[in-house]
Amino acid sequence: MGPGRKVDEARLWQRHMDMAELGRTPKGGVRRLALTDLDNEARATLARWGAKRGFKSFIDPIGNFFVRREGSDPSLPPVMSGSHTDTQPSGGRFDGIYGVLAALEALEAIDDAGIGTRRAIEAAVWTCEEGGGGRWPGTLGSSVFAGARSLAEVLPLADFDGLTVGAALKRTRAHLPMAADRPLGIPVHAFVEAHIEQGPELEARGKTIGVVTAIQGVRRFLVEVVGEDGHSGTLRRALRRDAFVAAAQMAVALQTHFHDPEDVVRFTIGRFVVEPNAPAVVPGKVTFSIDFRHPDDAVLARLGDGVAGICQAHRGPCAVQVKETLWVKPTAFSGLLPALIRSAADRLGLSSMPILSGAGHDAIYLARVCPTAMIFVPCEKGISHNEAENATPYDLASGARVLAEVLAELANR
Ligand code: HGY
Ligand code: MN
Ligand code: MN
Repeated sequence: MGPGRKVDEARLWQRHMDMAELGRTPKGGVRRLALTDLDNEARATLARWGAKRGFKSFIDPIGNFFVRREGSDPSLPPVMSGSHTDTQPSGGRFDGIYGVLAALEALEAIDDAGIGTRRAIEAAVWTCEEGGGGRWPGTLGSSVFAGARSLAEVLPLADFDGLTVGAALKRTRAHLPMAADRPLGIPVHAFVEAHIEQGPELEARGKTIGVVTAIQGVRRFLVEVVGEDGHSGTLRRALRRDAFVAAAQMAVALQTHFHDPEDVVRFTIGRFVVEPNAPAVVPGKVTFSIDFRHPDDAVLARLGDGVAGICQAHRGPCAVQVKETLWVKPTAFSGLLPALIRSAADRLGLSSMPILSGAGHDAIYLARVCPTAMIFVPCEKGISHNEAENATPYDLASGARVLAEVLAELANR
């Protein structure tokens, strides 16, 4: 019997409920921001669960965390699986943590199946995938692991309260005495990430497993509009340099620019900060974010290149600065790993379909350093980045069954 059948649905579900207590919100969601004590405690909990099986824990200089099941040849690069423990500020109980818990569950199922592997298999936690609610860049740990960002550029990054990544990591390190240090970017044989789809396709088509074909590309901008604070009762409109009015006009013009009748473009202004944000003051400054995604890099280039001109054209009497903060091209998954996922699903009698990922994941960066693939499972109505995010024990366990089969196979290649 393959390891997939040793996956314990009840154990996996209960672990999700246990982890959901770390940052549970009154509405039943989870607020577990990156590198906070709650996020650190999630790693410590994972380490404790792994230690019960004799799995050792490791941590690297950017706080990426690994729980390792040894193989017969420790000199071989391990197979890894995992995701993130941090959430959006009003996140759900499954985004990220499912990939971490499915990886641990797969290690335990392989153990329960008495399967020895040549290569070690590790459950990985990548630091700060969600960006801490805009405090720091997202996919921080995986991008540093893959060498796409350097420690030197990342450690000094301060959040809204002035806390730097470096200072937060010191606290994380102290919270995890059980973990041994390991250098950055060790060689990895292969990486598979399990994740809820965060979209409606699998549920709508009645499929249990999504074999991810690609992750769409993303471009992110930060727009700063500067006018002049003024008295809302005395300052005439003709003399105002109202940063809100200018920013609002930019936002409407950008919505028009990015409007796509085929509804493939994903354009979002998710953060809009008005300063000084007082009812009797004409706003002198507005800062807003742009998150633009598309599966075709040529479209990302064409539409994204229009952002600065549109903002300048609508600045009125204000000044505007547009800073591009990210451009990640689409990431394709092909070859052996998706094929192994498909055949494992077939072997287990689980329905599957190929699927594009609208959301970004740590797999984007692991794909730059080793063969990588993703397994999706359905979530209710595709709702995510929302406290109502939900999934079923059966679907979560099904994804973990496929994952266990694939990891065991890869670890003996
Ligand atoms: O933004 C994303 O796509 C990821 O869920 N953080
Ligand atoms: Mn997310
Ligand atoms: Mn995620």
